[in-house]
Amino acid sequence: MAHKAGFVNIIGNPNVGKSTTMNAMLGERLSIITPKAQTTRHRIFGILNGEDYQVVFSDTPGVIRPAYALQESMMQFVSSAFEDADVFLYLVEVGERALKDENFYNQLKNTKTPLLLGLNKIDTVDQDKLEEEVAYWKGEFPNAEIIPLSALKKFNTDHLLSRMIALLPESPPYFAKDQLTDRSERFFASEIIREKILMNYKKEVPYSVEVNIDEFKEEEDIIRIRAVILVARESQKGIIIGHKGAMLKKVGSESRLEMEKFFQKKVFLETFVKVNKDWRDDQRKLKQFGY
Ligand SMILES: Nc1nc2c(ncn2[C@@H]2O[C@H](COP(=O)(O)OP(=O)(O)OP(=O)(O)O)[C@@H](O)[C@H]2O)c(=O)[nH]1
Ligand SMILES: [Mg+2]
Repeated sequence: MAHKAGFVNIIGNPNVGKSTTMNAMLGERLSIITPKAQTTRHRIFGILNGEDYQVVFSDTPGVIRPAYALQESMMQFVSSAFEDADVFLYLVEVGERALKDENFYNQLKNTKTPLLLGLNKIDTVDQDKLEEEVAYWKGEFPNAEIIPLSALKKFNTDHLLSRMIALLPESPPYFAKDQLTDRSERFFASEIIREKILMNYKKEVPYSVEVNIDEFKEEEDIIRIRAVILVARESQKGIIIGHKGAMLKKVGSESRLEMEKFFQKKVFLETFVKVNKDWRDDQRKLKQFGY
């Protein structure tokens, strides 16, 4: 059989389960997942390799109307995912309606690229509600194939994957067939810390944080990691550290445990907090941080 390969780009509103869906397809916890919107800030490739196929998934940030420069960069990543898709997975969760950007929404509606519309989180509704939802999305996207699923419970995810593979063009692989992602170990180390920060702090604080990995040294039986947590304001530094350093200690130990699972190796993690004033609106800094 001829080899198939291509880009399946996942687009959707914040928090609908894009990262959960990509991870379910890969069988790996590659992208970070939290109950909060705007967890994903980058476009991240997750590569699924089979004997005669290679699916290059793109996890992307949830679509929002940007309010500051960081969010504008995030929407640039979404925009780039419109340019090279072989298949779109437009992911919605039950009960929601249009994409939070009219322009992106219209692009999906008018696309000539094969479009799968994943109706996610169906574990939260009954059959009547589900039928109502399917009917609504059929009306909105007559050309899409509607696939109800639960990424969390891995319900119908096999079917979704088989439809994606079926829609891929014949092509040699784009990446080495043992490659899982385009991102570095450093990147995932910083993402894991960001996930724990999203989980542990309220309101605007996690959205003002960037994590830089200053050192990532892999030794025979341990990885030594030095991470710098950057905040946008002096007042946020104290919040991150917490009373007598308790919060930072908690984030550090949760991150370390998660890293040990991810890297399958013992991890020694040091964390520091620094103020990098208003980095979210500073183009030069954003560039340095990979946005
Ligand atoms: N009940 C239920 N929850 C789900 C399902 N899929 C994802 N979730 C939850 O929805 C929340 C958001 O999941 P993510 O995968 O981070 O969503 P996302 O679309 O990547 O979010 P952003 O990166 O912020 O745009 C998490 O709490 C998930 O556990 C599902 O099928 N059912
Ligand atoms: Mg995400």
